[in-house]
Amino acid sequence: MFLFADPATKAPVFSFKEVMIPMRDGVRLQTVIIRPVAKTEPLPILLQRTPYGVPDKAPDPAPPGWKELLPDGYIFVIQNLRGRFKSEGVFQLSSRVDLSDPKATNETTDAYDTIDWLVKNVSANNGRVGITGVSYLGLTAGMTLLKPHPALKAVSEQAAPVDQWMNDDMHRYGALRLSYALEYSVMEQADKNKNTHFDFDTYDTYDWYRKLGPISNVNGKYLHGAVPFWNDIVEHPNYDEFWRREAWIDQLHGSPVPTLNVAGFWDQEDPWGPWKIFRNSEENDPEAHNFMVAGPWFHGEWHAAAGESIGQIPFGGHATSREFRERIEAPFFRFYLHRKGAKFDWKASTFQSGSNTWHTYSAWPPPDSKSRNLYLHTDGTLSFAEPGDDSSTGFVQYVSDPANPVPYRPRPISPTYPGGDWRTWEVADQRFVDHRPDVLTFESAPLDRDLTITGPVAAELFASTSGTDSDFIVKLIDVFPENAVKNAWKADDGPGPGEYAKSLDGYELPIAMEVRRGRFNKSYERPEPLVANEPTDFRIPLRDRDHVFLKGHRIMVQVQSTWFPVIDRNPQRFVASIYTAKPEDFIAATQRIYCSPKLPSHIELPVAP
Ligand code: PG9
Repeated sequence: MFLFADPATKAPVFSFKEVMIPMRDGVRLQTVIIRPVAKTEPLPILLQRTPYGVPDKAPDPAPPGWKELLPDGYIFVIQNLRGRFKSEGVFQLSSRVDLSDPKATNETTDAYDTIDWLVKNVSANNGRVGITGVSYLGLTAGMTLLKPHPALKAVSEQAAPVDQWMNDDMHRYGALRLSYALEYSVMEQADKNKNTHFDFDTYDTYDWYRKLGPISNVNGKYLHGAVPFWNDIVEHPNYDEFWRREAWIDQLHGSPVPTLNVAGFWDQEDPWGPWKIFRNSEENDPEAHNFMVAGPWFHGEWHAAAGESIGQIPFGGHATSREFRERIEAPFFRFYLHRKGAKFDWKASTFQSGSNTWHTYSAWPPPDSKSRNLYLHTDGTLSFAEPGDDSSTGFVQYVSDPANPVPYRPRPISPTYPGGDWRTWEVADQRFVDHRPDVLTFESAPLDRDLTITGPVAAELFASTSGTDSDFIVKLIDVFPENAVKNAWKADDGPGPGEYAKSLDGYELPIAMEVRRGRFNKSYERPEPLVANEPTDFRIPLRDRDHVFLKGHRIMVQVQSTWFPVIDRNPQRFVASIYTAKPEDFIAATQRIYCSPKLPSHIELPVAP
C-alpha cells in the first residue's frame, strides 16, 4: 500500500507493509516495514523497537530524524514490543535478561529473532541491520549488545536507561522519582492498547502530590494494585535482587558491535545510561568502534528539526540537532551499514554549552582536564580557596519541612505526560527558589576569565540533620551577568531580541543537579539511619559535563533537602521503608552544611586547560 506521495511528482515515496513476526516461543510481534520506493538496490534495515505503538501508514512528512538518512536509503522497520498494541504476549516494563536460560525471552532475544526473520524475509535487503532509538527505544537498541545477531552491524542507543534503581527514569541512587515513576507506570500499564494519562484533579500536580500524603496512598486511594511496575517499585525500596536483575548493564563488558551512544546534558529522563553503556563498552573495544556523543539537549531533542535552543537558552546560532544528524548520526550508519564514508577518528564528540561549539576528544574523560575543588564558605561565597578557621560556627543551616517541600520547577507543575514544560525543567531559572529559607545559596565573584569544565563533576557535602534520615540536593548553576545581551537570541531565531536579552539577565542556569538519600549513604542494599546532628560525608555524582562558565558570569551552588514532587519526600525520621511511612513519620529537621577546614564541603570540577 502506498501512502506517502512526493508532492511534485505524486509518485509514492515509501511503501508500507505490516507483518506479524514470530519469536522463538511462538509469540508474534506487530511490525511495520517502510521502504523508499525510489531505491531499488539492496538496502540496509534500520530497526526500532517500541512500547508506544507503530505507525499505521508511512509517515507524511517523514519525521525530522529521518531526513538526513533518506539520501543514503534504509528500510525502516518499527516493531511493537510484546504485549503492546497488536503484539502478542505480555509486556514486561522490564530490562531483565537471562541468557543462561535457553527458554527465556526478553528484549535481547526478541530483537535477535526479529533481525533473523528480517534478513531472511524482507526483499532486497543488503544483509546488514542497524538498530536505533531514543529512551525506551534506546533501551531496546542497547540491550541487543548483550547478544547481537550476526547481521547486526550498527547500534545507536540514545538516552537508554540501564539501571532503574541507580539512576535515570525511576530513581536517583535509590531516591524515588515519584511523579515520573507514577505517571509513567500508569501510562504504560493501565491499558495494553493505548498510552494512558493519569487523571489528576488539579492542574498543579505539586498540590496534588502534596495532598496525597504518604506513598502508600497511591495504591490505597488510586491504583489499588492494578499497575504492576508501581507495585514492583513500592515492594522493592532497596537495591535488592529484583533491581540487580533489572540492571542489564552489569552484563555488558565490551563493544561487540559498532555503537553510537547519545546523551543530552539536560536530559530530564535518561541522562546517565548512555554514559554507562559507553564506559562498559570501553572495557573491551579492540576495534575502536564505540563512540560517545553528548549535547545541550532535553530528552530526545537531538531529533528536533533544528535544535537551536533549550528553553530560553540559545546555542549561538547552531542548529545542534540537525548538525548532529548530518555530521554524526547519518555518517555513522552510512559507514557501518552502507560501507561508505570514513570511520570517526574520535572517541567522544560534544556540543559544549557556554562556548556553543562542537568538540571532539580522543578519550573520555579527556586526560588533560584536572580536578579542582570549588569550596562552599559560611559567608555564602564560593571559591577555589579552602575554608579558613575564621568562621565562628563552621556551618550554615536551614530547616527542611516535608510539609512545605521545595518545588523542583516553578509552579504550576503540569502533569509529566502528555508533556510540554516538563521537557525543559532542567534549565529553569533557579531564581524561583533562591529566596526560600530552606535553600542555601553560595555564589562566586564574577569570573575574570572563562572556566571550562570537561568531564565528570561531583560534590562532596559534609552535612548533618537533626532527624535520622534526609535528602541532600546539590545544584551547580551558571549565573548570567546582568548584561547578558551577547548570549541572547539573534533576531531571526524567533521572538524579538529585546525580549530574550532582557530575560537572560541574571539567569541562573542549572549545569548539574542531583539528590543523595541519606539512608543509602553507606549501603544501597541495607539502608541505615543517620546519626542525628553528626556531620556525615555525602558524595554526590553530578555526571559528565562539557560547559564553559564565561568571563563575567558567576558560579552558584544551591543546597536543599526537598525537590518535589520529582523526588518523593524523605520523612527525615528513619523508617524501614519510606513507602510504608505513616503521616506522623514526616518531621521537620534542621540541616547543617559544614564549610570548615576539617569538613570542607565542595564541588569537584574537571577544569580543562
Ligand atoms: N524515559 C522513558 C522510559 C524509558 C525506559 C523505561 C521507562 C521509561 C521513555 O521516554 O521512553
